[in-house]
Amino acid sequence: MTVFFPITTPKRYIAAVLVTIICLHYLFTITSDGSGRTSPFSNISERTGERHSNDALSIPDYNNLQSYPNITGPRANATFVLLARNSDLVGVINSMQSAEDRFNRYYNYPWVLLNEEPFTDEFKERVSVLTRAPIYFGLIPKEHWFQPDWIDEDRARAGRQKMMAQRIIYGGSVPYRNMCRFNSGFFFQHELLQPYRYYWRVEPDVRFFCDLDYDPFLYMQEHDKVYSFTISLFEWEPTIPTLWKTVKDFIAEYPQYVENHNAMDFLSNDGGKTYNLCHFWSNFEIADMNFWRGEAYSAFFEYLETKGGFYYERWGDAPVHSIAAALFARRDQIHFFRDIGYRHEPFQHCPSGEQWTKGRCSCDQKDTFDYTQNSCLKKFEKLFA
Ligand SMILES: Nc1nc2c(ncn2[C@@H]2O[C@H](COP(=O)(O)OP(=O)(O)O)[C@@H](O)[C@H]2O)c(=O)[nH]1
Ligand SMILES: *[C@@H]1O[C@H](CO)[C@@H](O)[C@H](O)[C@H]1NC(C)=O
Ligand SMILES: *[C@@H]1O[C@H](CO)[C@@H](O)[C@H](O)[C@H]1NC(C)=O
Ligand SMILES: *[C@@H]1O[C@H](CO)[C@@H](O)[C@H](O)[C@H]1NC(C)=O
Ligand SMILES: [Mg+2]
Repeated sequence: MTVFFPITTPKRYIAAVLVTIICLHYLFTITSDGSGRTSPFSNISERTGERHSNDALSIPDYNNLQSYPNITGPRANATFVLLARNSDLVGVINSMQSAEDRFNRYYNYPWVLLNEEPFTDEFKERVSVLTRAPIYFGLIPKEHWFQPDWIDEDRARAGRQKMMAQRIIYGGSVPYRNMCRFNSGFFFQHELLQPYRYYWRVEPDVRFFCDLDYDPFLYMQEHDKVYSFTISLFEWEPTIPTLWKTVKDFIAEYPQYVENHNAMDFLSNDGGKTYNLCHFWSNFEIADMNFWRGEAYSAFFEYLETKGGFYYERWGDAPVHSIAAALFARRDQIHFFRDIGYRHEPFQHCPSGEQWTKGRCSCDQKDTFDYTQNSCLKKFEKLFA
């Protein structure tokens, strides 16, 4: 990206130098993927200083951090994570803008964006401008994404055709299955996520309705939480016909991984015999990657993987994560973020009362999934009754 133009006057010369510096800086910014643009644990004043003094992207000057209390207080070992395609650009911008406006512009947790194809320069430019925090763009290793060779493709195809005939959403899609398997067993193994413990998962075209005046990552840490949600609901049974049987086989073989004070009653109305299809909607997650990296979940995912259900059926990362969190963690380690207003089409959670006012929420309090017919929130709350 060298800039050539005839230099005839000093004015032009200065302009040329400036343009070159800006381009070089910009090139550095978008190519320093994962190489540690700033340490995630450098303190805020260092960080804003760094980003501010040589910022060629003319990012608006939110230089008012002092007016936000606790901003220089303790930070969590945490990052946002967003899986997306290049074609998701506009949706990614919508989601990031919302997360930044309502929370992260004050906290500056890093962003890690992942894709099985390289992000385009345009994509990186358009999303980098949205945050003052470090942002990293990562490529997913092939073996973490694509359907493995040992999957019997004839059987997988038959499974897809059956689901298409049943008109199940994404029933015929192989990429969707790649995505579900990646989110179930691989994202937390990505090189760019190794430096972190907690993550906040964001998807394209989601919305955060309320200001958050505390750090949810620190909340997780301080309260020993491993998994959290805003919306819970019933799964589409035909996507997971043999999942529960597989879970029961796993439990029988590895009873040591099942936590005593688990949340089985969230998953089952008959003590584990059958699955009631309740799960946490995993397009929103704030959770502890060390739980996924741990012995119980690693063994669980490996067991599921060998059954091939991510491809022969269409096992989603939502039921897989939910079942694991409910069985291998204590029930009190799962948290409902009642004060985080959130929408992912076609459902939303809107806080109410004091939380709605305090959060300056932009959602309608009456439009909330919480206690509707297809919600599992009541079931979750009954665990603690
Ligand atoms: N890189 C990449 N990301 C994908 C692909 N399919 C889905 N995603 C991402 O995976 C997440 C879930 O996909 P989405 O289309 O939102 O599924 P839905 O929320 O279940 O309707 C989103 O973050 C998508 O951007 C894919 O083929 N490649
Ligand atoms: C934050 O960084 C500034 C500038 O480098 C330094 O003076 C200060 O001591 C740091 N504060 C903490 C809490 O590390
Ligand atoms: C953050 O967490 C990861 C994963 O547990 C760990 O490897 C890393 O050392 C931690 N970083 C800090 C600064 O504590
Ligand atoms: C900020 O810190 C004070 C104590 O220093 C605490 O009472 C308050 O809850 C904190 N606020 C947030 C938003 O974390
Ligand atoms: Mg989505």
